Amino acid sequence: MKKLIGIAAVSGAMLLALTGCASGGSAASEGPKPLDELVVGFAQVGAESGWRTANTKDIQASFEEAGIELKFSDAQQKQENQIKAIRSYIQQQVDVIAFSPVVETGWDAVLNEAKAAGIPVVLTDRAVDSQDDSLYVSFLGSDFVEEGEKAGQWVLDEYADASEPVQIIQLEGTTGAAPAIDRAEGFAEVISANPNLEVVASQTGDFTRAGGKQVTEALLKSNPDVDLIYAHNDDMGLGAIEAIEAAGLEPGVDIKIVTVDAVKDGMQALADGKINFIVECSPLLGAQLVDIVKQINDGETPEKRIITEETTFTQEEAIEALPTRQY
Ligand code: GYE
Repeated sequence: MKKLIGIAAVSGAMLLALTGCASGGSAASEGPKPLDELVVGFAQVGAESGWRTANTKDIQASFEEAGIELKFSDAQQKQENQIKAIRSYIQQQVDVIAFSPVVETGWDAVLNEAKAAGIPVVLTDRAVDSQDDSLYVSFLGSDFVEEGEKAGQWVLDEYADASEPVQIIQLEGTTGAAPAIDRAEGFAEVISANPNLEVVASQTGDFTRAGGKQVTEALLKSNPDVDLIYAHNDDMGLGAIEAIEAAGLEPGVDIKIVTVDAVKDGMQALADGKINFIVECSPLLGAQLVDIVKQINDGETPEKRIITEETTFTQEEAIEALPTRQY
Protein backbone atom coordinates (compact mmCIF):
# COMPACT_ATOMS: atom_id res chain seq x y z
CA MET A 1 0.00 0.00 0.00
CA LYS A 2 2.78 2.38 1.01
CA LYS A 3 4.54 1.59 -2.23
CA LEU A 4 1.42 2.38 -4.23
CA ILE A 5 1.00 5.77 -2.57
CA GLY A 6 4.65 6.40 -3.26
CA ILE A 7 4.19 5.69 -6.96
CA ALA A 8 1.08 7.84 -7.09
CA ALA A 9 2.99 10.71 -5.50
CA VAL A 10 5.89 10.37 -7.95
CA SER A 11 3.65 10.24 -11.00
CA GLY A 12 1.72 13.23 -9.61
CA ALA A 13 4.97 15.15 -9.34
CA MET A 14 5.94 14.13 -12.87
CA LEU A 15 2.58 15.27 -14.15
CA LEU A 16 3.09 18.64 -12.44
CA ALA A 17 6.53 18.95 -13.96
CA LEU A 18 5.12 18.12 -17.39
CA THR A 19 2.27 20.62 -17.17
CA GLY A 20 4.80 23.17 -15.93
CA CYS A 21 6.79 22.61 -19.12
CA ALA A 22 3.72 22.70 -21.30
CA SER A 23 2.69 26.12 -19.95
CA GLY A 24 5.93 27.43 -21.46
CA GLY A 25 6.72 30.07 -18.80
CA SER A 26 10.48 29.97 -18.34
CA ALA A 27 10.39 30.69 -14.59
CA ALA A 28 7.67 28.08 -14.01
CA SER A 29 9.32 25.33 -16.01
CA GLU A 30 12.75 25.83 -14.49
CA GLY A 31 11.39 26.38 -11.02
CA PRO A 32 12.01 29.49 -8.96
CA LYS A 33 15.49 31.00 -8.99
CA PRO A 34 17.14 31.88 -5.70
CA LEU A 35 16.41 35.59 -5.09
CA ASP A 36 20.07 36.54 -5.30
CA GLU A 37 20.18 35.21 -8.86
CA LEU A 38 17.21 37.25 -10.03
CA VAL A 39 17.81 40.39 -12.08
CA VAL A 40 15.15 43.06 -12.59
CA GLY A 41 15.52 45.96 -15.03
CA PHE A 42 13.67 49.13 -14.05
CA ALA A 43 13.18 51.97 -16.54
CA GLN A 44 12.23 55.05 -14.55
CA VAL A 45 10.58 58.17 -16.03
CA GLY A 46 13.12 60.66 -14.70
CA ALA A 47 13.65 62.82 -11.63
CA GLU A 48 11.06 65.48 -12.42
CA SER A 49 9.39 65.80 -9.03
CA GLY A 50 9.56 65.09 -5.31
CA TRP A 51 7.15 62.22 -5.95
CA ARG A 52 9.52 60.66 -8.47
CA THR A 53 12.53 60.96 -6.16
CA ALA A 54 10.60 59.27 -3.36
CA ASN A 55 9.42 56.56 -5.76
CA THR A 56 12.96 55.83 -6.99
CA LYS A 57 14.36 55.68 -3.46
CA ASP A 58 11.59 53.36 -2.29
CA ILE A 59 11.99 50.97 -5.21
CA GLN A 60 15.77 50.81 -4.87
CA ALA A 61 15.56 50.27 -1.10
CA SER A 62 12.89 47.56 -1.45
CA PHE A 63 14.95 45.51 -3.92
CA GLU A 64 18.08 45.95 -1.86
CA GLU A 65 16.22 44.70 1.20
CA ALA A 66 14.84 41.71 -0.73
CA GLY A 67 18.34 40.83 -1.97
CA ILE A 68 17.26 41.08 -5.63
CA GLU A 69 19.51 42.82 -8.13
CA LEU A 70 17.93 45.92 -9.67
CA LYS A 71 19.29 47.54 -12.82
CA PHE A 72 18.07 51.12 -12.88
CA SER A 73 17.86 53.71 -15.64
CA ASP A 74 16.55 57.30 -15.67
CA ALA A 75 14.93 58.33 -18.98
CA GLN A 76 14.89 62.08 -18.24
CA GLN A 77 11.22 62.21 -19.21
CA LYS A 78 11.97 61.02 -22.77
CA GLN A 79 10.14 58.04 -24.24
CA GLU A 80 12.99 57.24 -26.64
CA ASN A 81 15.34 56.84 -23.65
CA GLN A 82 12.91 54.50 -21.93
CA ILE A 83 12.57 52.40 -25.06
CA LYS A 84 16.38 52.18 -25.31
CA ALA A 85 16.60 51.11 -21.67
CA ILE A 86 13.96 48.41 -22.16
CA ARG A 87 15.75 47.11 -25.28
CA SER A 88 18.98 46.92 -23.36
CA TYR A 89 17.27 44.96 -20.55
CA ILE A 90 15.92 42.55 -23.17
CA GLN A 91 19.44 42.12 -24.56
CA GLN A 92 20.79 41.46 -21.08
CA GLN A 93 18.06 38.83 -20.60
CA VAL A 94 16.92 40.15 -17.24
CA ASP A 95 14.25 38.07 -15.48
CA VAL A 96 11.63 40.82 -15.21
CA ILE A 97 11.34 44.31 -16.71
CA ALA A 98 9.43 46.97 -14.78
CA PHE A 99 8.80 50.50 -15.98
CA SER A 100 6.71 53.58 -15.48
CA PRO A 101 5.72 54.70 -18.99
CA VAL A 102 6.35 58.42 -19.45
CA VAL A 103 3.42 58.68 -21.90
CA GLU A 104 0.55 56.27 -22.59
CA THR A 105 1.02 55.49 -26.28
CA GLY A 106 3.75 54.05 -28.50
CA TRP A 107 4.82 50.99 -26.51
CA ASP A 108 3.51 48.06 -28.52
CA ALA A 109 6.65 47.42 -30.58
CA VAL A 110 9.11 47.27 -27.70
CA LEU A 111 6.68 45.36 -25.45
CA ASN A 112 6.22 42.79 -28.22
CA GLU A 113 10.01 42.42 -28.31
CA ALA A 114 10.01 41.71 -24.57
CA LYS A 115 7.18 39.22 -25.02
CA ALA A 116 9.01 37.44 -27.83
CA ALA A 117 12.07 37.19 -25.59
CA GLY A 118 9.88 35.64 -22.86
CA ILE A 119 10.56 38.46 -20.38
CA PRO A 120 7.56 39.46 -18.27
CA VAL A 121 6.86 43.20 -18.02
CA VAL A 122 5.31 44.96 -15.03
CA LEU A 123 3.91 48.49 -15.29
CA THR A 124 4.44 50.58 -12.19
CA ASP A 125 2.72 53.88 -11.47
CA ARG A 126 1.61 54.82 -15.01
CA ALA A 127 -0.47 52.93 -17.57
CA VAL A 128 -0.03 52.26 -21.27
CA ASP A 129 -2.83 52.76 -23.75
CA SER A 130 -2.58 49.47 -25.62
CA GLN A 131 -5.33 47.22 -26.96
CA ASP A 132 -3.23 44.16 -26.17
CA ASP A 133 -3.11 43.61 -22.43
CA SER A 134 -1.04 40.45 -22.85
CA LEU A 135 1.94 42.80 -23.28
CA TYR A 136 2.27 43.20 -19.52
CA VAL A 137 1.72 40.93 -16.55
CA SER A 138 0.49 43.45 -14.03
CA PHE A 139 -0.13 47.17 -13.56
CA LEU A 140 0.60 48.53 -10.08
CA GLY A 141 -0.35 52.13 -9.33
CA SER A 142 -2.95 54.74 -8.48
CA ASP A 143 -6.37 55.39 -9.92
CA PHE A 144 -5.62 58.81 -11.42
CA VAL A 145 -9.20 59.47 -12.53
CA GLU A 146 -10.30 59.07 -8.94
CA GLU A 147 -7.58 61.48 -7.81
CA GLY A 148 -8.91 64.08 -10.26
CA GLU A 149 -12.43 63.46 -8.97
CA LYS A 150 -11.32 64.01 -5.38
CA ALA A 151 -9.69 67.32 -6.33
CA GLY A 152 -12.85 68.30 -8.22
CA GLN A 153 -15.05 67.38 -5.28
CA TRP A 154 -13.14 69.72 -2.97
CA VAL A 155 -13.56 72.56 -5.47
CA LEU A 156 -17.24 71.75 -5.91
CA ASP A 157 -17.80 71.87 -2.12
CA GLU A 158 -15.64 74.95 -1.59
CA TYR A 159 -17.62 76.97 -4.12
CA ALA A 160 -21.02 75.40 -3.51
CA ASP A 161 -22.53 78.80 -2.75
CA ALA A 162 -20.76 80.78 -5.45
CA SER A 163 -23.23 82.86 -7.41
CA GLU A 164 -20.61 84.22 -9.81
CA PRO A 165 -18.22 82.43 -12.16
CA VAL A 166 -15.17 80.92 -10.47
CA GLN A 167 -12.07 81.12 -12.65
CA ILE A 168 -9.79 78.10 -12.56
CA ILE A 169 -6.34 77.59 -14.07
CA GLN A 170 -5.22 74.00 -14.58
CA LEU A 171 -1.53 73.11 -14.57
CA GLU A 172 -1.33 69.85 -16.46
CA GLY A 173 1.28 67.13 -16.06
CA THR A 174 3.40 65.84 -18.94
CA THR A 175 1.35 65.84 -22.14
CA GLY A 176 0.20 62.32 -22.98
CA ALA A 177 1.05 60.88 -19.54
CA ALA A 178 -1.63 58.77 -17.87
CA PRO A 179 -1.78 60.92 -14.70
CA ALA A 180 -2.14 64.12 -16.76
CA ILE A 181 -4.92 62.70 -18.93
CA ASP A 182 -6.81 61.03 -16.09
CA ARG A 183 -6.48 63.78 -13.48
CA ALA A 184 -7.87 66.27 -15.99
CA GLU A 185 -10.73 63.92 -16.87
CA GLY A 186 -11.80 63.17 -13.30
CA PHE A 187 -11.65 66.84 -12.30
CA ALA A 188 -13.61 68.07 -15.33
CA GLU A 189 -16.29 65.45 -14.80
CA VAL A 190 -16.93 66.42 -11.18
CA ILE A 191 -16.82 70.22 -11.53
CA SER A 192 -19.21 70.08 -14.49
CA ALA A 193 -21.97 69.73 -11.88
CA ASN A 194 -21.68 73.48 -11.24
CA PRO A 195 -21.68 75.64 -14.38
CA ASN A 196 -20.09 78.50 -12.40
CA LEU A 197 -16.85 76.55 -12.19
CA GLU A 198 -14.92 77.45 -15.28
CA VAL A 199 -11.45 76.31 -16.37
CA VAL A 200 -10.26 79.49 -18.10
CA ALA A 201 -6.78 78.20 -18.99
CA SER A 202 -5.04 74.84 -18.99
CA GLN A 203 -1.41 74.27 -19.88
CA THR A 204 1.31 71.74 -19.21
CA GLY A 205 4.04 72.41 -16.66
CA ASP A 206 5.55 68.97 -17.27
CA PHE A 207 5.19 67.95 -13.60
CA THR A 208 8.13 70.21 -12.64
CA ARG A 209 8.42 73.12 -10.23
CA ALA A 210 10.09 75.32 -12.87
CA GLY A 211 7.34 74.44 -15.36
CA GLY A 212 4.60 75.28 -12.85
CA LYS A 213 6.21 78.61 -12.05
CA GLN A 214 6.72 79.63 -15.66
CA VAL A 215 3.22 78.70 -16.81
CA THR A 216 1.61 80.41 -13.81
CA GLU A 217 3.61 83.60 -14.42
CA ALA A 218 2.34 83.76 -17.99
CA LEU A 219 -1.24 82.73 -17.22
CA LEU A 220 -1.60 85.23 -14.35
CA LYS A 221 -0.99 88.00 -16.86
CA SER A 222 -3.74 86.82 -19.20
CA ASN A 223 -6.09 85.80 -16.34
CA PRO A 224 -5.59 88.36 -13.53
CA ASP A 225 -8.91 87.44 -11.87
CA VAL A 226 -8.18 83.76 -11.41
CA ASP A 227 -9.65 82.28 -8.20
CA LEU A 228 -8.07 78.84 -8.06
CA ILE A 229 -5.21 76.81 -9.49
CA TYR A 230 -5.56 73.05 -9.88
CA ALA A 231 -2.09 71.54 -10.37
CA HIS A 232 -1.66 67.90 -11.37
CA ASN A 233 1.18 67.57 -8.84
CA ASP A 234 2.66 69.29 -5.79
CA ASP A 235 5.78 70.45 -7.58
CA MET A 236 3.85 72.50 -10.13
CA GLY A 237 1.73 73.89 -7.27
CA LEU A 238 4.93 74.89 -5.47
CA GLY A 239 6.11 76.63 -8.63
CA ALA A 240 2.75 78.41 -8.83
CA ILE A 241 3.20 79.63 -5.24
CA GLU A 242 6.47 81.32 -6.24
CA ALA A 243 4.80 83.00 -9.23
CA ILE A 244 1.82 84.16 -7.15
CA GLU A 245 4.07 85.62 -4.45
CA ALA A 246 6.23 87.34 -7.08
CA ALA A 247 3.03 88.97 -8.39
CA GLY A 248 2.41 90.39 -4.90
CA LEU A 249 -0.50 88.07 -4.12
CA GLU A 250 -1.03 85.60 -1.29
CA PRO A 251 -1.19 81.93 -2.33
CA GLY A 252 -3.91 79.98 -0.56
CA VAL A 253 -5.86 83.20 0.13
CA ASP A 254 -6.01 85.45 -2.96
CA ILE A 255 -5.64 82.43 -5.19
CA LYS A 256 -6.50 79.00 -3.81
CA ILE A 257 -4.43 75.98 -4.79
CA VAL A 258 -5.34 72.29 -5.04
CA THR A 259 -2.69 69.71 -5.94
CA VAL A 260 -2.05 65.96 -6.12
CA ASP A 261 0.78 63.89 -4.49
CA ALA A 262 1.24 64.95 -0.83
CA VAL A 263 5.05 64.86 -0.77
CA LYS A 264 6.77 66.61 2.14
CA ASP A 265 7.25 70.01 0.47
CA GLY A 266 3.65 70.02 -0.68
CA MET A 267 2.40 69.01 2.77
CA GLN A 268 4.52 71.78 4.35
CA ALA A 269 2.98 74.37 2.01
CA LEU A 270 -0.47 72.98 2.87
CA ALA A 271 0.27 73.23 6.60
CA ASP A 272 1.53 76.80 6.03
CA GLY A 273 -1.76 77.76 4.37
CA LYS A 274 -0.27 78.30 0.90
CA ILE A 275 -2.00 75.26 -0.59
CA ASN A 276 -5.64 74.55 0.30
CA PHE A 277 -6.10 70.84 -0.39
CA ILE A 278 -3.96 67.90 -1.52
CA VAL A 279 -5.07 64.57 -2.96
CA GLU A 280 -2.60 61.88 -1.98
CA CYS A 281 -0.79 59.78 -4.58
CA SER A 282 1.55 57.28 -2.96
CA PRO A 283 5.02 56.79 -4.48
CA LEU A 284 5.77 53.87 -2.15
CA LEU A 285 5.38 51.08 -4.69
CA GLY A 286 8.63 49.21 -3.99
CA ALA A 287 7.42 46.48 -1.62
CA GLN A 288 4.47 45.60 -3.87
CA LEU A 289 6.72 45.49 -6.92
CA VAL A 290 9.07 43.10 -5.12
CA ASP A 291 6.05 40.90 -4.31
CA ILE A 292 5.00 40.83 -7.95
CA VAL A 293 8.53 39.86 -9.03
CA LYS A 294 8.58 37.04 -6.45
CA GLN A 295 5.20 35.78 -7.66
CA ILE A 296 6.41 35.71 -11.26
CA ASN A 297 9.55 33.88 -10.13
CA ASP A 298 7.40 31.33 -8.31
CA GLY A 299 5.38 30.70 -11.45
CA GLU A 300 2.28 32.39 -10.03
CA THR A 301 0.08 34.87 -11.87
CA PRO A 302 0.03 38.27 -10.17
CA GLU A 303 -3.17 40.30 -10.18
CA LYS A 304 -3.54 42.22 -13.42
CA ARG A 305 -4.38 45.53 -11.74
CA ILE A 306 -3.23 46.50 -8.27
CA ILE A 307 -4.57 49.86 -7.11
CA THR A 308 -2.72 51.93 -4.50
CA GLU A 309 -4.70 53.04 -1.47
CA GLU A 310 -4.78 56.78 -0.95
CA THR A 311 -6.35 59.56 1.07
CA THR A 312 -6.69 63.37 0.94
CA PHE A 313 -5.39 66.16 3.18
CA THR A 314 -6.86 69.44 4.38
CA GLN A 315 -4.62 72.09 5.98
CA GLU A 316 -5.43 70.81 9.49
CA GLU A 317 -4.78 67.21 8.48
CA ALA A 318 -1.42 68.20 6.96
CA ILE A 319 -0.28 69.77 10.23
CA GLU A 320 -1.13 66.52 12.00
CA ALA A 321 0.44 64.22 9.39
CA LEU A 322 3.67 66.14 8.72
CA PRO A 323 5.77 64.97 11.68
CA THR A 324 5.47 61.31 10.68
CA ARG A 325 5.45 61.75 6.92
CA GLN A 326 8.04 59.44 5.30
CA TYR A 327 8.66 61.34 2.09
O1 GYE B 1 2.03 62.62 -9.52
C1 GYE B 1 4.10 63.39 -10.37
C2 GYE B 1 5.18 62.68 -11.07
O2 GYE B 1 3.19 59.36 -12.34
C3 GYE B 1 1.94 59.50 -10.36
O3 GYE B 1 4.51 61.71 -11.83
C4 GYE B 1 3.14 59.94 -11.09
C5 GYE B 1 3.27 61.43 -11.24
C6 GYE B 1 3.28 62.23 -9.96
O4 GYE B 1 6.03 63.47 -11.74
O5 GYE B 1 4.57 64.17 -9.32
